[in-house]
Amino acid sequence: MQFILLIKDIYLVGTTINLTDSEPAVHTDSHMPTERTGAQIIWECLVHEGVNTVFGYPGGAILPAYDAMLDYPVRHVLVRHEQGASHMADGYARAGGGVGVAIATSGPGATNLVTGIATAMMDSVPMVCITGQVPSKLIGYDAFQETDITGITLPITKHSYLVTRVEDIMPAIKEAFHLATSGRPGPVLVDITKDAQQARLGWEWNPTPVKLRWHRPKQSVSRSDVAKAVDLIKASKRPVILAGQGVLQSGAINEVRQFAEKINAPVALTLLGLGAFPASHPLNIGMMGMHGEAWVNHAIQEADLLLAFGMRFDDRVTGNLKTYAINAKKIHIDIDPSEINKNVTADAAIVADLRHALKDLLDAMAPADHGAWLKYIGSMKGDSAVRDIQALPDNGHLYAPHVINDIWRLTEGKAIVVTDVGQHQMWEAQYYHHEKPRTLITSGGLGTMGFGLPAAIGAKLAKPDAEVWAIVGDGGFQMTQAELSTAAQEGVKVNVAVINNGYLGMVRQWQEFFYERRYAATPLRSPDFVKIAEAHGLTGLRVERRTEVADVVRRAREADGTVLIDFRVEQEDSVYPMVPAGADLDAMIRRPPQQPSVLVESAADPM
Ligand SMILES: Cc1cc2nc3c(=O)[nH]c(=O)nc-3n(C[C@H](O)[C@H](O)[C@H](O)COP(=O)(O)OP(=O)(O)OC[C@H]3O[C@@H](n4cnc5c(N)ncnc54)[C@H](O)[C@@H]3O)c2cc1C
Ligand SMILES: Cc1ncc(C[n+]2csc(CCOP(=O)(O)OP(=O)(O)O)c2C)c(N)n1
Ligand SMILES: [Mg+2]
Repeated sequence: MQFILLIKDIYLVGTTINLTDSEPAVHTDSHMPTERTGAQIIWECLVHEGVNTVFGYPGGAILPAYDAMLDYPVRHVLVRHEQGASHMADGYARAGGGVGVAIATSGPGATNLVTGIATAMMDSVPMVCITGQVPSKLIGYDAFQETDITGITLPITKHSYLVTRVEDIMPAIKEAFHLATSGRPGPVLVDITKDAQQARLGWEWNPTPVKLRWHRPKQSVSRSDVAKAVDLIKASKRPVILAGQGVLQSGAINEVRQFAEKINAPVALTLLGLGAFPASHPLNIGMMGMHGEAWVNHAIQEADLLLAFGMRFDDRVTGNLKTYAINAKKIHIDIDPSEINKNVTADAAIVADLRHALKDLLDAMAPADHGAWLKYIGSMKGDSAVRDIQALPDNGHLYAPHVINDIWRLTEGKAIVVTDVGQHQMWEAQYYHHEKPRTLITSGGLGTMGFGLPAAIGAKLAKPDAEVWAIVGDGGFQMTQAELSTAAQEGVKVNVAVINNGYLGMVRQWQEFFYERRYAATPLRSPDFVKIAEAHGLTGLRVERRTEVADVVRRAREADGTVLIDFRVEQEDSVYPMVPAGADLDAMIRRPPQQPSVLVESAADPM
């Protein structure tokens, strides 16, 4: 049942039914110690940290916390599998820029969170996971649903806490939020025993900001590092700025733009950096890496200076490190010192928040002009060609790029797009041109299939006014499709585009290129996705022809609730260009010339 609840001037839309308008929330701002249970303290802390939405699933060891939750102004989204909770918290954090919170019980509840935690760790997403644990006296006795979740998540969290005493709950939760958001962001887990949740304590909120001796991200920018970088920039004739997710995380969008414009240098983006620099800006040359644009990879290989801003030289980005941009000096700015010289040796490095570093760098730098270099890159673009599917005559085939390009055109590049993992993810990166930050949400580092739908639900809850599209493959969608039920129950509208090619497409592509077309375990039979949507009380539509795409996308946008569109696309198309894993960055497999009638390449990409 949908209702609106007024608690202390907060409008809460949800499906819980226990409170009435007259019942006050327990949460209070008074600074007098008041007796609270550990369970209440959890919610007090979350509310003080600014949390108003959490994603979770109840169970025995977390029941005290769930019971206390009803008295707090927090919207709980009941997922269908805890993996969904961690992906929703992730999508919520990436879209909104805050912290995502996931809650689960002990044992299987906690272990089901693991994939989402690892996903957030690889992509540095701020998340706090709260799990219930068996009573402290039973720890180590193989108690019912006992799992050492702090041990399991040790390598995939920034930090994890096992809390066995009620007085430790507030410090642990405060530190968790501090750690999740400070320095390089990431997930933190707080595991709280049932007896700690049930115990009582005279409690008041401690507003003192957390300071940890063992975690002090560098705040200042070293002048000598800046001077070194300025010298390299001055000497460069062929610079390329490599902008990564760190640009979004530090909020350095304007500084990167000012920097690029000041020295008139091209900007290439990583997958996770898309949206950090407007796609339509003349200095934006596109995505780099395994499925990046050919001219971008060539420009990187021919550059004499790479300016790496908040990116970590992932192997999908560099290809063979031995031949990677061998004539280029490298300036690396990253908040995490362990990233410097990890994959690529830096000639100058600034360990700092990117926005601060760029402010100092901008002040110290003279304007420069690299018009000739930009013109040269432009000429490579003309030669090596962009794919222009819009100009292609309709040959009766529906290709995934058609679908994504039409979604881009019709949403005017303004939607938040959340992808799953596979070919459709790469086509999204190539054919949806992101103008604004935080409008592409995708699992980059872990490449987690099943991420798309739940992360899209999380994104929509963080940005209720935004148009949200989940672009998913037929394989990955089936991993977490149960979350359609969550979308239906919560009344969350996301448009789901299933790019249905009948294959685990990206793996099939590797089998086609590198395993002599031996399609082991990649052909995929799927249920009727339209009926699946309808079974959830949602709208399901199907598209088989290119001429139908635009109309159906329009219908989905206009509909009130979640709409799923089953796009039956060409089954054996591949993503081009492709740098084979470990190959030189400029040794790309290009679309074979014998197929021009299917998908030609040309330079234009009209809106
Ligand atoms: C099927 C598949 C194919 C892929 N193909 C490609 C491809 O072709 N091209 C591509 O680019 N990627 C590709 N990826 C993604 C790739 O695996 C990496 O996830 C991605 O390249 C990482 O981008 P990043 O370094 O910008 O982001 P992250 O991995 O998030 O790194 C961001 C960096 O910024 C730093 N940082 C964070 N906050 C700040 C701050 N405030 N100030 C300064 N620094 C900060 C962090 O410490 C970190 O080092 C692919 C993934 C999949 C699943
Ligand atoms: C959880 C998980 N299992 C396996 C993989 C390996 N994998 C990467 S892409 C892919 C195929 C994805 O198929 P589909 O969802 O249909 O998307 P498509 O590539 O066809 O667009 C697989 C199996 C993965 N990334 N994640
Ligand atoms: Mg598929």
